[in-house]
Amino acid sequence: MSSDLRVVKLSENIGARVDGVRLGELDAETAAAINRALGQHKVLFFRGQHHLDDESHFAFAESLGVPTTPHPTLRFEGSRVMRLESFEGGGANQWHTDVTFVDRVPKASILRAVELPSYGGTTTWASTVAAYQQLPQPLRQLADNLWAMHNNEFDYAQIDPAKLAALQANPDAVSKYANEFHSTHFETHHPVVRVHPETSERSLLLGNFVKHILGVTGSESRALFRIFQDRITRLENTIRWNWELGDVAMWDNRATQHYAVSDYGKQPRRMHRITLAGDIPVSVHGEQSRVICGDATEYSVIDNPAPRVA
Ligand SMILES: O=C(O)CCC(=O)C(=O)O
Ligand SMILES: [Fe+2]
Repeated sequence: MSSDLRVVKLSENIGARVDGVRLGELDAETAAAINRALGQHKVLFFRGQHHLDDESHFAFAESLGVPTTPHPTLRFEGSRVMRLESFEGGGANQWHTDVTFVDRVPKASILRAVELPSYGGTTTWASTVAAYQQLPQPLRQLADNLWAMHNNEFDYAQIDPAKLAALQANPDAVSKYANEFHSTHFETHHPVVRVHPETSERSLLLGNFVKHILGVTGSESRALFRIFQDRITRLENTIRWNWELGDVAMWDNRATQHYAVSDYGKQPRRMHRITLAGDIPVSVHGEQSRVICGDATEYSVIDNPAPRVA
């Protein structure tokens, strides 16, 4: 193994910086060490990876798992990489776990900064494991028995009102994105608490693709969602990253949510993402998530869960 690999913990509940590695050319042992660090710290940051391009970014992803296609519905002109560009009125400035509207929720995403604004444009991650562990026992028991419906309907109501004026001036860009995002309808029922296939930790599976909690009224669903979602986003459960060129972030999408902070005005910001295939979530009672609508087989294989470590 690369003897230079050092994992520096950055906060109690989430996040570590990994020093001493050159991504894209890892031996199997170093890749396994990074995978273990991911399980432990939930999000890993690598600095100084200026040599990476889309190809070596992809090679790094392949050393950690099986890449998915870029997205279930968004197309990137045949590229194997998802290009995230800021556009007025949109963006990922909502708390979410990636792609939870399908059954095979990705294992991890690997994000690389390509062009950054002169200020702002940070990303924040939250540990959904820490959030679960901090719940008082009666709420843990309640969460263990709840299920939620996730789908990929584009929710105009979630657009930042401060951006509505720009949106009204240029509605085409957003409606084109919204139409492509929802070109196929995906809908899945997931347990609100899932058991991690590698660490066996329990985590809350929520975020902005949740449309309602099953079996309760709309107002009860909103109240329950808030109780659990607010736990996830407590500042103690988060880490915020101020990007520099050459940075790569990799998060365990089975144990986190994230939020891209939209505070850089009209400046360009471009990020490239490669996502790794994941398994189908399993509840604390051993039941798997259920597909209600949409076939995600072309998006992602179902990753073979590793043997449980605990
Ligand atoms: O742009 C970012 O910082 C993160 C965007 C996002 O949600 C993602 O890459 O999955
Ligand atoms: Fe995301």
